[in-house]
Order: sequence, then structure tokens, then C-alpha cells
Amino acid sequence: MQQCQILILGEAGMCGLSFDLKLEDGLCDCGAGVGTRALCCRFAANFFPEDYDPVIEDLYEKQVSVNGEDVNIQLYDVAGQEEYFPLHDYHAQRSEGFLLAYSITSRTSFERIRELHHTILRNKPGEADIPVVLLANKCDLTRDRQVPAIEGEILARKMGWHFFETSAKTKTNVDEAFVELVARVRQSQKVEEPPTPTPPPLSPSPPPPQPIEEPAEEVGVPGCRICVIM
Ligand SMILES: Nc1nc2c(ncn2[C@@H]2O[C@H](COP(=O)(O)OP(=O)(O)OP(=O)(O)O)[C@@H](O)[C@H]2O)c(=O)[nH]1
Ligand SMILES: [Mg+2]
Repeated sequence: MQQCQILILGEAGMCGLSFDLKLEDGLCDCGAGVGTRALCCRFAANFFPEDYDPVIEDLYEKQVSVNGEDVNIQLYDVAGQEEYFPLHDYHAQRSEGFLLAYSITSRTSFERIRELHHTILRNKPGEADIPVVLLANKCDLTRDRQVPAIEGEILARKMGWHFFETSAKTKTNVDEAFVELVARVRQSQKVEEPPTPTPPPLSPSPPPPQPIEEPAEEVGVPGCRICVIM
């Protein structure tokens, strides 16, 4: 079974600012996050959380078949607040593929994408072609749209990323986006994998017999071979 570690990053929800209060009060539903947790829940468990629960760190696991290979995905979601940036770095260093998410209802979350991308670059110095998929989440909320799809498409094309408008709520493009990322990760893992050495043949065939030719004439000091004239 192939392994693949993925990190999802998105702008933090406003509720995270009053994290302590929230822990005391239980869940809060102010709905400010871009939906990284909801996307993970939808993908890993086909479940949509209506509430807003600003967890610090969550691991989701799911096995999928991508291009005929079984892949075990470990998906990390970490709180977006500044105090958790060290966690972003920790997981970014260990991850092989990244989902960068914004909400189509929040222009600031779209503008945050470049910073999130820097988190990846900072933690993967010198690595080219890092698999990234850009997600424009909450595409079901068309009436609240602040970011036209074309802006996401242009950014993704410029950066060489794949782009999906998703909805964790309606499940639109969620599986497609994850599968695309995993396919890209597998592709890059194969480039890095050393080629499998070809085993030697079981019974090596002997070299073809060479005709034995008699030397025509020997010259030089007797007993001391210098050259042979054929
Ligand atoms: N309509 C709609 N609501 C969504 C969607 N995705 C998430 N939500 C809602 O948005 C709120 C925030 O979602 P979360 O997944 O908790 O957001 P988050 O990105 O993890 O937020 P942080 O933990 O602060 O980074 C929740 O109330 C979700 O139900 C979506 O695709 N459509
Ligand atoms: Mg969250």
C-alpha cells in the first residue's frame, strides 16, 4: 500500500481569535472558516459538519484507489491562527501534497493564498513541482460570492496548480480534488523512486565460442614474447 501525506491550509476563521472562550463555551457556529475541517470530514467520512469547531490539529485517514494503485492518505488539518504557525511548518515539512483553500465568500481568504503558499516554499526549500491543488470552497453560496471563479483559475494556471470550486456541503468536486492531488503526489514520488534494478538472467548464457587461431610466426628473443605477426 502506497502512503501519501497531505496538508490542507486555509485562512483561519474569526472564531479562532477567541479560542479560550470557545473551549469553555463549546462549539461556535459563526461560520468564518473557509471550510478546511468540513472538506476533510466530507472527504474522509462523507459527513458535513454544520458547526464551526476550531480544532488545533486533526488527522484524517482514508484509503483510495488512484490510477489502479491503493493509496493510504494521511490528511492533516491545523488551526489557521498565527500561534499555530509552528504546527504548519512541522506538517508542511512532512507533507508531500498540499490543498490551499479559500472561500468564494471571502476575498481576504483568497488574498491569503499567497502567504499560505510561502509556508510551503519555506518548508520545502529547493523542491520543484510540489503538488498543490487550489480549492475555492463554499461554491454553493453563490449569492454571497466575492471571488469570481476566473480569478482562482488564473492564479492556479499561473502557479501550475490544479483548481476546483468545491462545496463541502453539497460534496461538489471534493473527491475529485483530493484524487487529483494524490495522483500528482504519486507521480512525483515515482520520479524520486530509484529505478528497480533488472535482475540478472537465471542461467547466464555462455559467451559464443571463439575460433582458436594459431600464431603465424613469432619473432624476438626466444622465451620472451614481444609481439606476434599474424
Ligand atoms: N455553505 C457552506 N458552508 C460551509 C462549507 N464548508 C464549510 N462550511 C461551514 O463553514 C464553517 C467553518 O467551517 P470549518 O470547516 O470549521 O472551517 P475551518 O477552515 O476549519 O476554520 P478554522 O479552523 O478557523 O481554520 C462551518 O460552519 C461549516 O459548516 C461549504 O462548502 N458550504
Ligand atoms: Mg478548522
